[in-house]
Amino acid sequence: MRVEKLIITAAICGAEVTKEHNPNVPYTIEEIAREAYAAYNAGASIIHLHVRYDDGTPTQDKERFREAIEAIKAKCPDVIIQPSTGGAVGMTSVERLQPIYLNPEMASLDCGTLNFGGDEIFVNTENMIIEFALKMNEVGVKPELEVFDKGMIDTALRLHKKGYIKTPMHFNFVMGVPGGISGEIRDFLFLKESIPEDSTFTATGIGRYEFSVATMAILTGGHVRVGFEDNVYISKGVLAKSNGELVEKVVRIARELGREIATPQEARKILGLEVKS
Ligand code: KMH
Ligand code: ZN
Repeated sequence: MRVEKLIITAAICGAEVTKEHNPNVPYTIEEIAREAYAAYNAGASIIHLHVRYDDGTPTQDKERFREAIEAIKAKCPDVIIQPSTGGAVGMTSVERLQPIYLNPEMASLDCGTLNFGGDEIFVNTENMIIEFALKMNEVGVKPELEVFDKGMIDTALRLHKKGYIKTPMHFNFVMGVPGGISGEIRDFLFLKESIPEDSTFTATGIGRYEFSVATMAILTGGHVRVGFEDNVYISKGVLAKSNGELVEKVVRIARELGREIATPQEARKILGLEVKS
């Protein structure tokens, strides 16, 4: 197996985590740009982006995304920006799809419905997934296939067979969401062994799984996502000062394990991203 350099994605903001969880969670455009810059400086080549209004309310508003993307690009011109099309629980498809019309290089594509804790349901019906995939194809945006459970890989593969999702496919194993697959080693291997050989994957561990899942991905040739969207602690009970601190920890683990870190340009090559103006 050829092991590529490690692509680190920073999910800096999310839609659910708040300043009550960690005061360093960014809401304003300036805070989002600050956190993206810290993550990029530490070694992140992709920013998985949600946006908020200044009071912390999540939004998929295209103009708010435009502002955030411009502010991030001003500080880190070559970073890959991957807007979310998941948004927040309860948003419509039309709302969620807005940022793909800003010509990003990638966007997330959630591959199934799941319980999201308590009474919350994150809805992604098959028809929605097809609609999102077709629209991303139309505008030339590479989907990162977000899978919260094994069945979502099967859905993605079925939709690929029907021609809706193109190869090479890039998956994100999101592990440890209440309602989804856990972040245990057995489950990680089950997901990894279920994707086609010519695809790539990133792994995301939620909460206490963040760094153990990252380590599994580093060891097995995958890529890693960390950030406040997924976890706000740098170690047990200690809040992270920034997304940069979370990325730095992944870089340290990767170096110890002999994995080099990809620059944004190298990440583009590994993922087969289209060059955009
Ligand atoms: N905020 C979650 C409901 C994505 O970005 O595509 C969905 C989410 C997934 O964060
Ligand atoms: Zn997200």
